[in-house]
Amino acid sequence: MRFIFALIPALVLAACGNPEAETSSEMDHAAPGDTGAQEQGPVSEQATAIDIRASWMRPHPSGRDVTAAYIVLDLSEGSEDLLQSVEIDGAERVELHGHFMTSEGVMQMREIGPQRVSDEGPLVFTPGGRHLMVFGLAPVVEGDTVNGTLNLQNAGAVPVTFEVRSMPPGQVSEY
Ligand SMILES: [Cu+2]
Repeated sequence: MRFIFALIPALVLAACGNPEAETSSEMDHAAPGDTGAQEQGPVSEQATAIDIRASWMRPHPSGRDVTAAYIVLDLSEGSEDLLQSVEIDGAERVELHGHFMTSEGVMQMREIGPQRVSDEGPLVFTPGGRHLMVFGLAPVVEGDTVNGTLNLQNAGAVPVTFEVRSMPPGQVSEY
């Protein structure tokens, strides 16, 4: 887990403003790492509480109704939970995405399953790794805020507010 924190700052700096360009910038940094490739779970049933450390969304690229959102979550109580899905008010759907290296050595993104969050470290959705793909949301611009819900196996429905911004809120290493 620890090595991804060395990897992520470079990816954050390379991030740019639209999901397609983001994919290509991530190809430039096609290093092996924790890209959220696996479906994770099951996790034990227990009481948990979720601490949201960062949640933000990119403005829509002009003419598109797809954008990417990011979040960092942690457990403030309990030892494990499972992020099963995310809803964003006004969006048709939200998919959890990860990145994969094809046999030709090309990075591609695709939908991933539920993601485990544990007391071993935060669950990170950030440029270059896992991300939330937001479909069918009316265009948002820098400075907007958008509400949503995280659906966790143990913690249940957790409200979240995404701040619309084109740059990440600080470096992931600060989280
Ligand atoms: Cu994606």
